[in-house]
Amino acid sequence: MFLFPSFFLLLLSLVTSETVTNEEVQKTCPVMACTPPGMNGFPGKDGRDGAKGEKGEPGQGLRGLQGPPGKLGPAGLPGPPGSKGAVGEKGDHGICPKCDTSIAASERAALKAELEGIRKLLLLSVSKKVGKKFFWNSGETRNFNSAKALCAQLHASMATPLNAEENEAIQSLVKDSAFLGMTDKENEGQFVDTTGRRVTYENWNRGEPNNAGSGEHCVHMLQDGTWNDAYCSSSFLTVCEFSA
Ligand SMILES: [Ca+2]
Ligand SMILES: [Ca+2]
Repeated sequence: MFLFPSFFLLLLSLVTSETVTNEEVQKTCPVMACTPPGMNGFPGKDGRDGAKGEKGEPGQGLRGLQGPPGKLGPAGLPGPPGSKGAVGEKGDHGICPKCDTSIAASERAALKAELEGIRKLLLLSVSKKVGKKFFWNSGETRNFNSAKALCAQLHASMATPLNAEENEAIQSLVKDSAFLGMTDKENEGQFVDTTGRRVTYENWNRGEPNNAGSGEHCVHMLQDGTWNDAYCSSSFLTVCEFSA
């Protein structure tokens, strides 16, 4: 029973205190400000775009990934040749399993013998053999140098008789004058053969060699087999001699 009066007193003090407080508020706040707040309205329309701003500083973006390789370009012009390299070491002797040098040598020897036989047969048919020489008459006239060259092309030399037998053999081959392989153009009166060896056998015609006109430095055989010195530029038959 004694709790009821206390609760009543407490309630009374709260009401009184709230009443005083509301009156004090009414005395201190403006009328508009004290109205209860309304609800928020809808958002307004967007305003107009503002003036364009000044250009900003360039940014520094992140470096992108490397792209794929491009297409192959056209071939360039050839470059200048490089410098010559050093000489290499000498290589070993090659091996030829199919080569038999002994057989090749024997074949070469057989061929050489066969060719020599053919050569002699031909010389016998067209030339005159005396001792170890074949004399061959070309049948054409040439000056001394040309006759010498023709014999050299045939691996022979100009006819140069070393004795009476060879001289007669040459005479029997020709029906006219023919050059002999001897001259004194290096030393007047000193006749040598085409290799420079001194002539030991002679068969001069009477009064020869006379070096007529101081220009007769070559020798030709007359039809009678005797010799005369004459100009080297003259043309006589060409007779070559081959070894037997
Ligand atoms: Ca002379
Ligand atoms: Ca003469």
